[in-house]
Amino acid sequence: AEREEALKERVRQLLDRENAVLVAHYYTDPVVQALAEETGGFIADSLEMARFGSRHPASTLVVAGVRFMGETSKILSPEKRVLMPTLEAECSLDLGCPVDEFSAFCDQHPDRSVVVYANTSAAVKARADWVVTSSCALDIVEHLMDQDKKIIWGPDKYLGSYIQKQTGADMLLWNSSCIVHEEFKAKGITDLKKVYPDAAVLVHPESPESVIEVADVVGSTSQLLKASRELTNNTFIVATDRGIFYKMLQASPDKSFVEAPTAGESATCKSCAHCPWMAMNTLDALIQCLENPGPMNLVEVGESLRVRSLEPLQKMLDFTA
Ligand code: CIZ
Ligand code: SF4
Repeated sequence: AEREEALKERVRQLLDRENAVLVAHYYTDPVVQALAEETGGFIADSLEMARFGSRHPASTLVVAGVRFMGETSKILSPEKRVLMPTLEAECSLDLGCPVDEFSAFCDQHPDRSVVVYANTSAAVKARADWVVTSSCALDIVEHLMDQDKKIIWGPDKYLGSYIQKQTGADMLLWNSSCIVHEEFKAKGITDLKKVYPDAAVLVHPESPESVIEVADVVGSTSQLLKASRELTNNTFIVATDRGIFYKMLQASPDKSFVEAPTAGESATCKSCAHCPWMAMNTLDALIQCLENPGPMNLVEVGESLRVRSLEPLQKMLDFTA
């Protein structure tokens, strides 16, 4: 605890020295989220992280999250220095959607609008007509349906099929998934409901269909946070990364939050309700990136790619403004 206090103090000094602001995702370690809050930074989902960063006067943004979040911040704030604790913090959705293969798939269906999730590289965004996050995906797909558009959706197949089911849109789905959310098990949740019969089940739509079926609320991180505040249940079973508990408990200290079960400590459980890449955002890594930023800390997006990827991103920002 003493070491942690010293590390936190070092981060505070460095943020100050570098005229930097810390922006953290809901899935990062509670210590990092608390530090962001306490130093005038921000905790949010990927879209709100980037929006906050672009409006903040600091000349350096420190993005505690995964690589696509750093890229999105850089796309919106080209004049700022964007640092990450490590660019090795990946995302299985981004990794599962290489731009060459995705682009070839899009080329085979030129009549379709290309809608990609924020969890993609700048290059994949540049190939898209629209970027969406889980908080606005339903509305944007409905908007496209109003214009009689058929859709290519990438990369998350579970979120894609959820939206397809909700809207009835004509969607071709890319086949990728989140290693954290795909591990939640409907059976484990219904068993846990027997222990906590009054609990509300909150599910992120990157989870498999069977898990979504047992949910009381399905939504993005910010929508699940809102539900945890507004519903009168005393207990919540939560199927998303456990990092979210920091904000849920802060808003509702008298409520109980229980992790939705995964397959357990088995060969198939690669994540157990916590993203291994989010976990790379440690205090030590934060200090390193501020003290001595190297190629694995500095987010760069070439200008022509930046301009092309900004276009579908800006459409989403305008749509949700
Ligand atoms: O699952 C993720 O990584 C999420 C929720 C990303 C985001 O958009 O904040
Ligand atoms: Fe990607 Fe899943 Fe990690 Fe989010 S939780 S960054 S979707 S691997």
